Amino acid sequence: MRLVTRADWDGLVCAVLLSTVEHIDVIQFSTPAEIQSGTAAVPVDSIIANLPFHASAALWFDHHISEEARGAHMAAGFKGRFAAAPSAARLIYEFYRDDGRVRGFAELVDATDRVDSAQLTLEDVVNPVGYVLLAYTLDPRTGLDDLDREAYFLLLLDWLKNKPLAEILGLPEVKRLTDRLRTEDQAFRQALREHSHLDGNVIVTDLRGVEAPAGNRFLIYTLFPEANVSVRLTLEAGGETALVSVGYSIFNRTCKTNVGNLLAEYGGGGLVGVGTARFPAAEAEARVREIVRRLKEAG
Ligand SMILES: [Mn+2]
Repeated sequence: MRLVTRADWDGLVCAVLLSTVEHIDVIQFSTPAEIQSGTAAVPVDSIIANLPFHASAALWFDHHISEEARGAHMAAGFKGRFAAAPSAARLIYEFYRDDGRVRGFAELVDATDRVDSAQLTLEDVVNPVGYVLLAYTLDPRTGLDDLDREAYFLLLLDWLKNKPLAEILGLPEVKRLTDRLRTEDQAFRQALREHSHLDGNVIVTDLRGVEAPAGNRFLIYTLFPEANVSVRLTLEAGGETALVSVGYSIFNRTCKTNVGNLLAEYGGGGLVGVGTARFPAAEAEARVREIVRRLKEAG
């Protein structure tokens, strides 16, 4: 069977679990936008994980609540699981819990819950170790952009199933990335300070045209502990597209906006506490002002 998933950490752990209990011969990477617009070519009888529902799904697992408002009812009678959960991997783990083969991944799934729902400690941000550190190396938001992410995903898939964690962290391909994260951390901190300001309860970081070093995406919340939400603006596609990323502070959990729902109004989406939306670069300024205003109003 074919597994269609996202090339992120949760998608990776979904792939680890599903390829352990199902016969997966092909992994296809896709995005929510491709699934929802119908541009993703998904063969019938595929397994879809960590992505919105698609009519070709023989099995479907997702935990992104903004998809519910968008008509997950289309999925009536589907096989699999769609529910609010810290990760899609957790839903898969529970679905197959009677199958002893997934039980060896309990610790991996626990870490994935923490990473995917950002239930991290200050220590996980400033001095990450173990699965949390490994997850940062795959996360596109970390900024390790010289990485062939899909190839690295497939390497990690094999390693997580066949090697102990300590050995994986010592592999040259992984060490190169974790070393780089540690080295660039200071420069990243500096860049964030220079390009961020506080607007009420909102941290606004404008990295358009900035060559930002790699770094931990939660570091921003250690710099502005009084804020409860951040809005980050970057450019993609050679500057044509603006990417707006909104996320709750993981240390001050008082933000009242449902981020996934808010950004769904702007053609994006996400979870309660984190989401993204894309605009033509020329519209970015006005959209961000509006999003910040709404985050401030809600408090
Ligand atoms: Mn997920």
